[in-house]
Amino acid sequence: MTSRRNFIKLTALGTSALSMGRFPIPAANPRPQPKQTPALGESPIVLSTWQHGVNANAEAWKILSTGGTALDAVEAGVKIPEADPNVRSVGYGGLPDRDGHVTLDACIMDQDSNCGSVAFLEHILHPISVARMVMEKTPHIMLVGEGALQFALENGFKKMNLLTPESEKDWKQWLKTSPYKPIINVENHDTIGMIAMDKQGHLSGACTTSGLAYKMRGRVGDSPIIGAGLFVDNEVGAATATGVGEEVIRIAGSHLIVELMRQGNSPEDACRIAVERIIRKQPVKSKEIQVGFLALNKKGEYGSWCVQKGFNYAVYSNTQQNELIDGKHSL
Ligand code: SD4
Repeated sequence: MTSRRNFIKLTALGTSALSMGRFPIPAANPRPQPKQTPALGESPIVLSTWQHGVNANAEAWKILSTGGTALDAVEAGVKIPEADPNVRSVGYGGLPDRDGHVTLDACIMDQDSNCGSVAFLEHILHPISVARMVMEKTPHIMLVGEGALQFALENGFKKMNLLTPESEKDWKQWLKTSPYKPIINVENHDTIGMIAMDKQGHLSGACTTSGLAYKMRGRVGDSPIIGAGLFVDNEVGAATATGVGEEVIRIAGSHLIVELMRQGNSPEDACRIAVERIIRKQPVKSKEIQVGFLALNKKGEYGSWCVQKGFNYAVYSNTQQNELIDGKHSL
């Protein structure tokens, strides 16, 4: 919602292939043909976290409804809030760290378990596209900080100032008292996590954020961590997370949810069990934090669960045209 301010495998490569810059970047993630026949349910379908998921879903739906891939859809979808200065928790306009730097985390994962990630990246409008390029053009999965920026610039991304006057003003106001206490559902929990299934029944996901507002410099949350902020297994389902990343990383949240679905749990039950695990591990802290999970299985069934009231998500399919749904909660 707008009032809310507003997550090597070196196949046959020799060590010389690792010397990026001196050697051409090898095609590190050759695209294998899908190994399994996709199970078609409600597809295509796209889900994403929070109110800003509505605009993001609308963009993704343009691709999904015309037969495009889930991978293209999730990238295009999350680029909308990345570029929106009114979304104060993702990309351009995101609230900075406590030293005034906007630092971005993002990851993407496709139906063949290819994945790419950037963390602690500054000055780049679309970290999700850099993450995709890491996935497609390097033998690695994750690039961070200076190296991620260097890689982005070398690949045609332009450097820009992501700190808007509005975010700068809020940061300066915050500096006057410097209360480092996350506020539930406000300011700190509006990562966009998007998961989708395309007409072919293949799953992909993307997650992108400016992270917790006024975080310590260098802090990285769950959003760029494969298995924490996002996980996709095309045999089973996909999951993504939003909220206090430390709590999501602690239980490897998105991977846990996909494994719970593999064991036969519905998407909603899988999300609920993950939330209950967070609460069990950190019962006192859980009263003060928010974490929300979103999951989709191969049948096109989806579900969500969060710690506290207040999390919502958007769903776009042939039968649900961008509905905003409140996540069920434990506390
Ligand atoms: C993080 N999960 O960096 C993110 C924060 C966020 O919605 O805004 N989540 O921990």
